Amino acid sequence: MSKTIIISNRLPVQLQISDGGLTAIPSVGGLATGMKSVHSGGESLWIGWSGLTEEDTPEALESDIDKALEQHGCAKVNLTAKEIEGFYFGFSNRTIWPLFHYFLEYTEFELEFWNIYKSVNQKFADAIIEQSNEDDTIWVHDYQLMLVPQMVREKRPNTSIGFFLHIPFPSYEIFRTMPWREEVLEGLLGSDLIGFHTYDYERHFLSSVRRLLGLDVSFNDIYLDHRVIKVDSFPMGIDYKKFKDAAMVHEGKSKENRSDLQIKLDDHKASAPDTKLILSIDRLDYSKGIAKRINAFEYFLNKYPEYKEKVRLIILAVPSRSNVPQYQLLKKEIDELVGRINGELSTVNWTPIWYFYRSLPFENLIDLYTNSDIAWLTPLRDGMNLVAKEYIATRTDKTGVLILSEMAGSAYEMNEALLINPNNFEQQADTLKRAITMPKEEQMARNMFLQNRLERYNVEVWANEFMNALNRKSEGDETFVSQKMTNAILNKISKEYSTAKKRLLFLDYDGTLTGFHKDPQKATPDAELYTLLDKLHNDKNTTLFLISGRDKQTFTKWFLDKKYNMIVEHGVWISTDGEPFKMLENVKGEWMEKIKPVLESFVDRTPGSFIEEKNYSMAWHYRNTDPDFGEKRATELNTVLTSLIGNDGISVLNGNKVMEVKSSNVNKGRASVRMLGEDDYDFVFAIGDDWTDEYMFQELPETAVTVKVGLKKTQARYFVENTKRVRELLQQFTET
Ligand code: GDG
Repeated sequence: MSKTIIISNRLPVQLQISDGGLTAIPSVGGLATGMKSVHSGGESLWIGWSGLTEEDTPEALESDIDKALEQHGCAKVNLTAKEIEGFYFGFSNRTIWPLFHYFLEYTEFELEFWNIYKSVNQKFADAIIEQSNEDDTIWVHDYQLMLVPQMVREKRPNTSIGFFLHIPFPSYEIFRTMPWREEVLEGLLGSDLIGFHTYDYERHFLSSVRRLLGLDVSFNDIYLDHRVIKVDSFPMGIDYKKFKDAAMVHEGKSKENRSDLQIKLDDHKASAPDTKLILSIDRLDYSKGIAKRINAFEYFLNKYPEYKEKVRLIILAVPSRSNVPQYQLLKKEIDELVGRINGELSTVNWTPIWYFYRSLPFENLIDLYTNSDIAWLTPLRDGMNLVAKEYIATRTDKTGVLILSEMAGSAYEMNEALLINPNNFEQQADTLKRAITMPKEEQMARNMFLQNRLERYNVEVWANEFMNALNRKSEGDETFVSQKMTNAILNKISKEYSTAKKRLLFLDYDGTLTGFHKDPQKATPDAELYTLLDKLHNDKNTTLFLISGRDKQTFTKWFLDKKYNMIVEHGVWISTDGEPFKMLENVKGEWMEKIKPVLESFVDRTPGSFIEEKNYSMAWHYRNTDPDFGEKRATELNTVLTSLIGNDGISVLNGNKVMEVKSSNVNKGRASVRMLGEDDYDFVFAIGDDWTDEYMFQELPETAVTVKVGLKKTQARYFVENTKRVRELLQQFTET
C-alpha cells in the first residue's frame, strides 16, 4: 500500500534519556498537530533528526530508539555534532534564515557550511529513498531541506513530491546575493508542488526562477523540461479547537487547580484592577523584533505618560539557537534593555516589563493568552506567526486586541487586527493607546471575524489542502488537452507511417528540431540533424517540409543544397527540390516602413531585445530581456501595434518570446493546407512548439498526426517533452 512520507529537520517526538532508560514523548507543536490527519496509522512515516547527535546516543540504546520512534510512526536520520554545527547552526541558521528574513548584515556565505548542508540533505534524501516506494507521496518541510526534492527526484523520477517553506521567500534582489542560489532553486524544483504561506513569497520565488534559471512560468506553473511544477500559497492555520478548549478549561478551573503563574496573575489583577496587560511571545530571534518592541514601549510611555503604572508588558522570549553568535548578542541586548527601562521607570508599585526567558508549559501559555488584554507582536519579518492566531483562539468571550506587524505572513489573513509597521514608533505608540481604549464592542466585532476564519481554516484543513493539491497534480494535469506521446502511441503511429504510401511531413525548426539560442543565427543545424533529415527526405514516399517563421536567406544557406522542401516567413516563401525561393502568397510590404520605427523605439527602451527583419514581416525578439520587463513591454507593444495597424490586412503574432508583425493572410496553417491539396496523401504529420504552429494543428484535417513540443496548452493531438524526444520520434520513423 502506498504511504505518505513526511520529512522535516526535527521529528515530532522528543527523546529523553535518563538513568540509562529512554522515553519518547510526542511533541505538541503546530506542525505535528496539523499533520495528524496526514500522519496517521500505518500509512505514513515521518523522517527527521531525533535531536540527539550520534555522539550523544549510547550505542546500547540505538535499537531501543528505533523501536520507540517506530511506535510513533517515525524513523531517524543520524547526524553527528559536526553535521549539526555546519548544517543546522551553520547554513540553515547563519545563511538561509537571516537572508530569507532580509537580515543581509547577519548572513554568512561560508563554503564549508554549504558543503555540509548539501551532504546532510543527501542523507535525508537517502533515508527517504531507502524507506519509500515509487508510489509513495513525499512531503518535505522547510528551509533546512531545500535540496532534498531534487535529490529524491533523481532516483525516483515518478514519485509525487511536495515541499512547503515555513519562512518567507525573499525578493529576487535579496535572494540573488547567495552564491548557491541556482542550486537551491534547482533543489526545490525537484518537487511537483511548492507551497508558501503567502502569495508574496510565491511571487518572489517565481520571479527568482524566471530570472536566475530563465525558465518559463505561466501563472503559477513552472515549465522545466518535461515537467510542470505547481507553486501555490497555503496559509498555515492552527489547531483552533485545542486552544479554544484549553481556554474554556482554564476559565472553569477552581482556585485550587490554578497554576502558580495564574495565582500570581490573579494577585496582580486584584491589586491593580485597572492595569492592562500587554503580551508578547516569541522565540528569542532577531526576526521577531523584540528589542525594537521594547524601545517602542519606552517611546509609548514617554509619549503618553498617563499610562505609567496603568500598563504592563509581559515578554515571553523562548530560548532559541543559542549556539549562533547573533542570538547570544541579542539576548544580551534584550537583558540590558529590560534592565535599563525597568530601572529607570519602575515605581514601588509597578514594574513596566515582566520578562521571562524560558519556555513555559502549554498550561502557562494559556494563562498568559487568556489574561492579557492586548497581544503585541512586532516581527520585522515572519513567515506566518502562529502566536497571533493562538491568542485570538483563546479569547472565549471575544474580547482582547491584537496588534500585529504587517511584516508577518498572518497579517494578510488578519485584517481585523490593528496592523502596524514595527519600525514606526509613533504609529505603535498611538496604536497601543487605541488598543487600551478600544470599546469592548469593537474588540468583539473584530475578533468574531478573526475567530470564524481561524476556526474554518485550521491546521488540519491546511495540511489536507496541500495534500489534495499534490494528489491532484500527480493524477494528471488538467491544463493539457493533448495526450502525451507515449512509446505505445509512437509505435502505433510508426506502424501507420511504415504502411503509408504517400506521406507529408511538416517540421518546425526552432524549438522543435533544435533548441533556442540567444542569437538565432547561431542555432545552426548539427550533423546529427542533417543525417536525420536526409533519411526522411530521401524516402521517395515522403514529402518533407521544413516550415518556419525564419527568413529565406538563412534557410537558403543552411538547407538549399540539401534540396529539402521549405516554407519560410510563416508561408510567404516556398522552395522545393533545391529551387530558389519563390512567393507562395502574394503579400505587400509597404507597411513595414511605418512599423519599423515603432519596433526600434521598443528596442531602444528594452535592453536585450532586437528586431529581426524578414522580407515581408518583422519580428521583435525579447528572449534575452529581463523576463518581467520583457513581458510588460510586449503587452505595451501589442497595444501600440494593434491600434496602428487597424484593418490594413496586417496582424500581430505573439510567439514564444517574440512578437511578429506580418500580413494576415499568411500563416503556417494556410500554407500547410495548400501543400496538402497538391497530392493524395495518406499520412500527414505536423510538429512544432510555438503559438504560430497552432495554425497548422487547427487547419490540418483531423486525421493528421499533430504534435506539440513542450507542455503548453495546444490544439495538437499529442505532445512530446523536448527537442531530444522530437529527434527520437523522427528517428523511429526512419527505422520502420
Ligand atoms: C516558524 C516561522 C511560522 C512559543 N513559546 C512557547 C510555545 N510557543 C509556541 C507558540 C507557537 C510556536 O511556539 C511559535 O510559532 P510561530 O509561528 O510564532 O514562530 P516560529 O517558531 O518562528 O515558526 C513562522 C511557523 O514556522 C509555522 O510555519 O508561522 O513564521 O518562523 O505555536 O505557541 N509553546 C509552549 N511554551 C512556550 O513557552 N508550550
